Amino acid sequence: ASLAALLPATALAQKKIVLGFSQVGAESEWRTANTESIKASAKDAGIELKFSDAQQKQENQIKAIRSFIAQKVDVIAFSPVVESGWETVLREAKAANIPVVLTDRSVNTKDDSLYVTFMGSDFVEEGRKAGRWLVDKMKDEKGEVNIVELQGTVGSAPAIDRKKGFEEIIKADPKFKIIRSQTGDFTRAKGKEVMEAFLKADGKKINVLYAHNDDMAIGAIQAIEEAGLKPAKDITIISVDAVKGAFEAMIAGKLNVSVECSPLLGPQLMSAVKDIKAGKTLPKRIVTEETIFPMEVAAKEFPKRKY
Ligand code: GYE
Repeated sequence: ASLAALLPATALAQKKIVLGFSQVGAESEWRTANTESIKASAKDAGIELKFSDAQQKQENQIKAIRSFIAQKVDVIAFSPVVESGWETVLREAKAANIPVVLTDRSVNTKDDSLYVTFMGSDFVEEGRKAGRWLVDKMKDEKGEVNIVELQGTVGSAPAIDRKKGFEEIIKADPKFKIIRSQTGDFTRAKGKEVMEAFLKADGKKINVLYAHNDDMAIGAIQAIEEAGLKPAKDITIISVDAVKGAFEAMIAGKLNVSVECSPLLGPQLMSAVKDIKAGKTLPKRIVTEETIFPMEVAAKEFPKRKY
């Protein structure tokens, strides 16, 4: 007889792998797609998911991780809202012998024994892609190119790295100037609010907007239109993620380009969880492959988009 037939149903149910996942929040279209991917793939993989939303607060993530430790889950995964301040709680997980997987965003700890693997995008490279696109687009421009930047959440890996990669490329030519740079916290509402302030201060001087995600760009597009300017024409707009909302904006002629950042990390995470439980060794870093979508290809690509 099979093992299943011999065991009472409760014993079998206990065999399910339990994964505790602490999510950043629900700040953007990207994040919503990421949450859906994780929930759906846990279900498909037969993994019991304990999901917790931190509403973009590190203290809530730390609380959630401690509660996963207390519940003795098999694996903990989380997307750290900011890079620093995780050592203590990660040591607690290690002491409890619970493996930790980082998804999407990384931590800046020196001790990489505190997590098994980090899976997600190369945010510096995304920033470089945005920069290279701009340098190419403005190659014949003789005058100054005044750029305003909407940064992501302060202290988060994507905000730090997307800024770094972009600056690394544009600094090769002094005509590129970042005249204002402020956080819009990765949300539409904040993106709009900060862009309004930029426009009030600098108005027609602004040639380019670089937004660290699509949601902030979409909020800013509203502000630009309300100021009587034409997005993607009067102001060139570059953003990151390539979510559906960005494709709609590109098709409408209001966004010039979006650098791809895939939120569909669920299937990869579930297979990592299974591998860990099976005692397999995982690479320390699993990088997502990505491209860039200028508005010219948006209509053709849109039907293929999964998020
Ligand atoms: O770009 C942004 C989200 O960490 C890659 O977080 C993620 C970023 C994404 O809020 O839209």
